[in-house]
Amino acid sequence: GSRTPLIAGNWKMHKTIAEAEEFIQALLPRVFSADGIDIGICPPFTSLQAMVDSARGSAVRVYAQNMHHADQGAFTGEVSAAMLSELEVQGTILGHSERRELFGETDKSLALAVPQALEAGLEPILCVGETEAERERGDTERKLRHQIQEGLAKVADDRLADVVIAYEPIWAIGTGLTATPEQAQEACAFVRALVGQRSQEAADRVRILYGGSMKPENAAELLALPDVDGGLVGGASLDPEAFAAIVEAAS
Ligand code: G2H
Repeated sequence: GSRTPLIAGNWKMHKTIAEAEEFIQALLPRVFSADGIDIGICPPFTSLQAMVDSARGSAVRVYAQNMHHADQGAFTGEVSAAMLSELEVQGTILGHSERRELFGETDKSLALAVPQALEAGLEPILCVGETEAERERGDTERKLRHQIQEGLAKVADDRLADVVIAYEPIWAIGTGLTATPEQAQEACAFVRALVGQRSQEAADRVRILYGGSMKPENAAELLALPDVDGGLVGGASLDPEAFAAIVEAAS
């Protein structure tokens, strides 16, 4: 298709700076010839600077895992868009289900964070997805509609395609369970249609990633789906060989 695939590794709370350096030195030669694909790593804040420096001149871009929506202020433990863009990172994950579930992030605060990131020149990766209970009672589309409409509410139509959306069924995260290709395609197509209600041009251009136990063994099948433009990879992104294999599957 016309959309450049993005494979982004979400390290979550893993890797010290020394471990991150070891990873990037092992990864870079393995993805040296990757062409027509965007590669991202999302280390903890503490390794961002080191990874930006080590990845400079390579195909690997660095993303943060989270960002606060305010310019600055009394928000202990948070970082702002300006602080991230000063580090020359490419963007940031926003609204990962772990942030929503464990740290109380809401669609309302994400509605502010997404445009805040864009205005600072950062590429947001907005995460959405349903719980197992929501899927079982037939509420998947209702949940996705709410998260997409709210999360993108304050983004201008002509900036919608600058947002990356990651569809991550919560029941597939870190569980070893993967959505079937049919489930992943159906949900990602639905997300694209939701963007299309705002702008058809944006819907054609916006990148939608699948996330949730993506690994070398299932990546090719998921990445071949028409509405899946890449992956947000957790566990399998911690190992340079596994991550490079997923990049390979997307190329
Ligand atoms: C979902 C995913 C990465 P994993 O959280 O964002 O993690 O691939 O370990 O399921």
